[in-house]
Amino acid sequence: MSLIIKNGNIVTATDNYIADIFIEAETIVAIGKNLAMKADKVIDATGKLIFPGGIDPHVHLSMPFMGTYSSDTYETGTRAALYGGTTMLIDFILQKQGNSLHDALAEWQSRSNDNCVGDYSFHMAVTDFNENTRKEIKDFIEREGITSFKTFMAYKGALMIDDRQMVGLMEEVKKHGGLINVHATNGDMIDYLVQKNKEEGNLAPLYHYLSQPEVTEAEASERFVDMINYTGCPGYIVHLTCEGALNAVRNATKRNQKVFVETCIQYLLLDASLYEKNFEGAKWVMSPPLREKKDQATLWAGINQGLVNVVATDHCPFMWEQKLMGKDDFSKIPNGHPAVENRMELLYSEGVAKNKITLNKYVEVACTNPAKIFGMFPRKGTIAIGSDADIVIFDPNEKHTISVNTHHMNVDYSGYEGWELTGKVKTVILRGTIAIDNNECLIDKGFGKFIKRNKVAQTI
Ligand code: DUC
Ligand code: ZN
Ligand code: ZN
Repeated sequence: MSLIIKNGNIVTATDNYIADIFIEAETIVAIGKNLAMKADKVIDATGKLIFPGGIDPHVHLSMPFMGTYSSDTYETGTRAALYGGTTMLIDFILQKQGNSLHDALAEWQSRSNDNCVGDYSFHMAVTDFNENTRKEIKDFIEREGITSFKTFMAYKGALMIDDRQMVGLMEEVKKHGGLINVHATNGDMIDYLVQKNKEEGNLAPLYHYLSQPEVTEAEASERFVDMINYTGCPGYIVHLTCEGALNAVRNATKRNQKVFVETCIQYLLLDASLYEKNFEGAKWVMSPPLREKKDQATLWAGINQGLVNVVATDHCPFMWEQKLMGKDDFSKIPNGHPAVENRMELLYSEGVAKNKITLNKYVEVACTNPAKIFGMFPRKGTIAIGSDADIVIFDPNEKHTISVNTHHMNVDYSGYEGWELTGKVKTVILRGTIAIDNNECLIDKGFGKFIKRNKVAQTI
């Protein structure tokens, strides 16, 4: 099967030009003006933008968490991502404390194998680092193609590891060419503030926000940055939300340290005033919480300064009925919000169309940097000869409105209901096959492949 996309405006992290793209089977084999090859199918992309398939390196599908499971399955979550122009996801395996990493991998494979519509990979979350776990790291990197290890400095009593385990894990991961990603908030401080608020009868969603002040994230980010500087292990801070935490990274650059930073679309666009809506605020209960307008400004600037490298989602949806588990106690509201389908269109509309970031920067943070940092470039994350033909054809002028009534995520509300956007995903190609066209999904579960990743980048 061959495919030619004609006259599209190709945008990569560095280039912006009009050309044709010729695809054979799963791969881009030629790019040029007026290509003469005959293809089985021709797509006229005149007037459209052509992006590499989006990569969201931070999602939680069918994840057991806070007494329930996130509501998107591997099928619904990867399909919704494709509708929104994201062709590849990286999900998180969670080790159960006391069990092995390989046990957790087998459990996650039992839910994901043959169920994904789009491509995917895993980070391995280490919640119990000990002499047995240490021996498993090499195998994950060299045999399983899982080269990034998640750590939690919060969720005390469930997922959190202490600094002793953190440093030991960093040394082992560094030795084998992997990377540590971190949820960097101070778990002990948060635990104290949650208990204090509950004892004082402060039980509304607003107190979720007030129990995780900026300092809890700034302190943990600085500690993490110091630990990776000491060990020399590549490090990536997930879902960074605020000025204090970004300042810790900025300070590290003064000693020429590279720290990879991800923010999520919600921290660029939404703020903590949403927690004042009584229990409706539960829709945006996530950790870390939404912050202030000044933090949004810091994050947009951080993208342009090259300090923030990736815009992801931390997609972790829960049905409204699940959110009601915390009706009388904010600490029981499952943490997370849905966004995987909206990320690319929101970032275009609010970022590119409103002149906050350039088109090249858009591709860099949504597609290219995730591929580079997590060991998939140039197979994924760009439009180049030899790359997988993961391609988004995008109408930069079409206007549309986000709604629960039209989204494809398995969740019964939208965090962005009624938002009017400029720019829409029209066609999505995954490894040379048309996956989405005119709001219809043309591939089935099982099409999505597990992508084995290479050892990671030290810098980008
Ligand atoms: N934060 C969330 O809001 N949900 C899942 C895990 C996390 O760290
Ligand atoms: Zn997290
Ligand atoms: Zn997460």
